[in-house]
Amino acid sequence: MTNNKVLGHWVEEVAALTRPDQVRWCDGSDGEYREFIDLMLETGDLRELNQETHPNCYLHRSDPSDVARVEHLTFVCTKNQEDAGPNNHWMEPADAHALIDGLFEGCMKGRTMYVIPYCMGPIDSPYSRCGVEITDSPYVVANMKIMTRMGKAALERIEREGTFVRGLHSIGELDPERRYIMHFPEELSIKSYGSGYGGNALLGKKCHALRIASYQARQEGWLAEHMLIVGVQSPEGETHYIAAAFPSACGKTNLAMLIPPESHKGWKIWTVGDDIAWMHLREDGRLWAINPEAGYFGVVPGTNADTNRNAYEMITHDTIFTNTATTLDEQPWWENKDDGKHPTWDWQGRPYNDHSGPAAHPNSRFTVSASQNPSYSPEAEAKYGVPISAIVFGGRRAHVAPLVLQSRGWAHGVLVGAGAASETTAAATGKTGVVRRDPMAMKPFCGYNFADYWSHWLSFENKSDKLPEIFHVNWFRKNADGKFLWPGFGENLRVLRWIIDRCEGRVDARHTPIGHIPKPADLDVSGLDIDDDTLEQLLSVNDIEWRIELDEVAGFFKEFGDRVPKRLAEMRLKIEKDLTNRAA
Ligand code: GTP
Ligand code: SPV
Ligand code: MN
Repeated sequence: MTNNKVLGHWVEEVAALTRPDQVRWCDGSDGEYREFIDLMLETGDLRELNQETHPNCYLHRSDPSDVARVEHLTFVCTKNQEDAGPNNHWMEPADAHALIDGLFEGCMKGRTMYVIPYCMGPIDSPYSRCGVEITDSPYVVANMKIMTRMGKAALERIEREGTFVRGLHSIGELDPERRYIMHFPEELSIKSYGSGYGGNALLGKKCHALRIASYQARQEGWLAEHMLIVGVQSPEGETHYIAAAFPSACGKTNLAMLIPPESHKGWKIWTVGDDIAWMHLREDGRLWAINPEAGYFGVVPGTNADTNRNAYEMITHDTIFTNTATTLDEQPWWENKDDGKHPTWDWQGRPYNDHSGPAAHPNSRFTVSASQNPSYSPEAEAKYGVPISAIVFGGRRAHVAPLVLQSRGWAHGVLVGAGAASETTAAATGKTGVVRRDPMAMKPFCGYNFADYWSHWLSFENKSDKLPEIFHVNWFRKNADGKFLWPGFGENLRVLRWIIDRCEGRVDARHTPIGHIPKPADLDVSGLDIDDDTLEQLLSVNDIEWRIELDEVAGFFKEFGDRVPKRLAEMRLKIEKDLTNRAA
């Protein structure tokens, strides 16, 4: 219950539409979480995993047709279609409400309606924003408890401030034909029907903290981004914070909790966030970032003691697994877990055999509190966040993109981000491995026209001379045999070191038309099994490939017409000319 009239009225209105058997206001307590877990164990929504090896770990098997974000069913409903831009599916707001309200009508009969007040960001931070999600899924409530600051304190803040983002969610019939994720940025509201999975259903995450927040951030002069935030501490005790945007399933969680390799004694990594950053320019001229989330909804496959020991260990207790396989003794199992065990049941609970594809779903996930991460930074609770030294864009590119490059200043960095592309992954439904433009890793998440978004990014240039340096990385370049050229994971620290050295003006670079690239001797590869030729391949810029790349960027920009900032178009053209002249 609440003393906020607007909230109280909205909850009544939703109950009248959806007609639940009961309405339950969630207080976010541990006792309440336990109660929901027990309820789901009873209904079969959760299965208990081996409590000796994995205390308080549970497995949720989602509907097999509901295993990832559904970009083709995700809409941004602004009054003018142009404001949503070609990067979003659009529907006229009144039509969208009518369509989805028709689905919501009576959908909670026989169910309990849960009211979840939550806060994105530290509860006392001026940069944090609150929301209320109404849902009929106890699984969503349990996940929101881990992923956000949920319950009493959030409700108090809402009552104090009087503002909140409204999110209405129902799993409906889990019918892909009756599934929509609708955003109304002008109304600060979200309506999601027919999916119980991840970003479709945990509305604080992509729907609020990215699509709605990016829209608000533009109006208010800040940035809401699909970025991890990591602190890199040198043996001398100097810490730099880096914010990095890679598309879904392209390495944010892994980089955010990287373990320095044996060769890097004395280095320490601090995780502030693994998926979303809200960044504000402060009076000191620096860009400061907070992580609006309180937990991780991370990709399970590939997580093992070598690739990501921090994650591997933190998910041995108090974790909700979604769509992993299981062993005979009910331990969670996934591809490349490398624990010597074998799956007995696949992610759908069917007997597993080697011919039935991966045992765990490629987009199977863990939900875990950030406080369980051994490298969790105390600064993640800081009111104003952490000051960012470098912004890193990235993607999964078998070819073309070098291991790392630095832009020539902020505006060129915006072009590097705007032109970025990556191979699609299992984090969204649809074909995987297809190269597509994914500007700033925000293709699925920008709540307004990309052209306006790039203008907004450019607008920071004149506001400060202490903005972060901007880089681009690619851990996924492959050789002719299809093998990764770079070892990745912990060894990525070597690239972060070069990035920091560049920020501090401590190292020179090779200047190319597309940006500054490390001189091979400046990238520390000591102890790695990398010969000169491989390093040369990793750092190579092929002029012909890049002319094609820039041509594709031009084609992409064209979709946005005159709204594309002239500055970006001109810079792109200049680089293309420089590449051509270099060849001549
Ligand atoms: P979302 O949660 O979907 O936003 O994904 P993310 O960007 O956090 O990706 P995550 O760190 O979970 O990594 C996704 C997949 O890429 C996992 O299977 C990882 O094992 C793999 N991966 C991460 N970092 C590297 C790397 O440096 N090299 C290679 N080869 N694979 C990596
Ligand atoms: C992503 O796809 O980028 C995720 C997972 O972080 S989800 O919450 O499903 O969007
Ligand atoms: Mn993500």
